[in-house]
Amino acid sequence: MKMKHPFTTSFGTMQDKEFFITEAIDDRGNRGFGESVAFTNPWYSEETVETNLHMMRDFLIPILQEEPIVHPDDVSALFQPIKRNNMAKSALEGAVWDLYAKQNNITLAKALGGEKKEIDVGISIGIQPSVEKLIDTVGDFVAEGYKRIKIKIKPGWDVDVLRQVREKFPDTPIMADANSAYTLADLENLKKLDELNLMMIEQPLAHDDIIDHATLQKEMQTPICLDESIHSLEDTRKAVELGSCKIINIKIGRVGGLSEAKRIHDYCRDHGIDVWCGGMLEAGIGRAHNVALTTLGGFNLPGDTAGSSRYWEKDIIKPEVTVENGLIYVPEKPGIGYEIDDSILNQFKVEEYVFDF
Ligand code: OSB
Ligand code: MG
Repeated sequence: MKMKHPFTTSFGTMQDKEFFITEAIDDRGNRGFGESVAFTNPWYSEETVETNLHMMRDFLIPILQEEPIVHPDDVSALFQPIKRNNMAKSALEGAVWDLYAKQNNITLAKALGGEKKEIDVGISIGIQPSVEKLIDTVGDFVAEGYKRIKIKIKPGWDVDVLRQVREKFPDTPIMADANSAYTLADLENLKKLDELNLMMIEQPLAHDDIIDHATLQKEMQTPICLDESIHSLEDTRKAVELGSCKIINIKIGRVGGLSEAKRIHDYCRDHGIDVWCGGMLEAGIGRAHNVALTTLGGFNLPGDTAGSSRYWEKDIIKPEVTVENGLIYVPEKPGIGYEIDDSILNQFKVEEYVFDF
């Protein structure tokens, strides 16, 4: 699927998105859907669309073919012997969660224990060709009602740019996401962000680091939020115990699925760590999973789940995800709550793999 606009982060630019949609079908005709959030290139994390195919086909699906699943939590338990490859695991587990909710005639949100009827959302803005363009874009999304604005930064596009945005939008909740573009050698520059009253800075340092982030958090007032560094509840516990962050961005794919996402949520809620749901430029199915997860009470900050039309001319679900005044109203139909538009899905489909159970 081609995105309406290219999206640029410190690691590169994305526009043509290829990804797996997973479908779990039972003998009564219920259809559960998942979406892999792995990208074509291993720039955000080591996983790619191609590694997902290898992992799903050669390791993960054979495991599921061996053992009956009673509850969706069983999936991540069965996958436990396979190291990492969390996005591949999550794509399969997500379809099982949706199927389970549909079999029980409840929403995925309810199956997860979520209670919110509507969720607060913000928006993530990529690196722009000019500061003027960025300020215009921020203005558009503020006018649309998004509850917080996230601005992508990188060395050379950071303090000075954010200062100009802050001057134009003195009261808007603003945060920055560096996607691991800095090191502690940038400490003095990063400390200048403290003057800008940012909600947080997301993943300033290396994608696999929690030690230097703890050092940085001691030197900065602005809360640090970890994204890339957190792959599990264990990573979360260690980061929190070290003081590496005050906030966690939970992405279902990055942590291996909804069961682990929920465990991280519960831990953060019990330890006073703020939590929000991150995004991976998902199409409708992944977006719907994010909406369902965000209904859990511990998601106390606006997430990155913007409306479908921010990304796509035509999404693969109906209705599409819409945002009104920074809110998404959680659908009430069983499972993910949105219908799959099979004709659109088929238009985008380039390959299909079928496995019997
Ligand atoms: O770091 O959160 C990130 C997009 C692609 C890869 C990584 C990230 C992002 C975003 C956009 O920030 C989130 C979205 O709008 O889905
Ligand atoms: Mg991020």
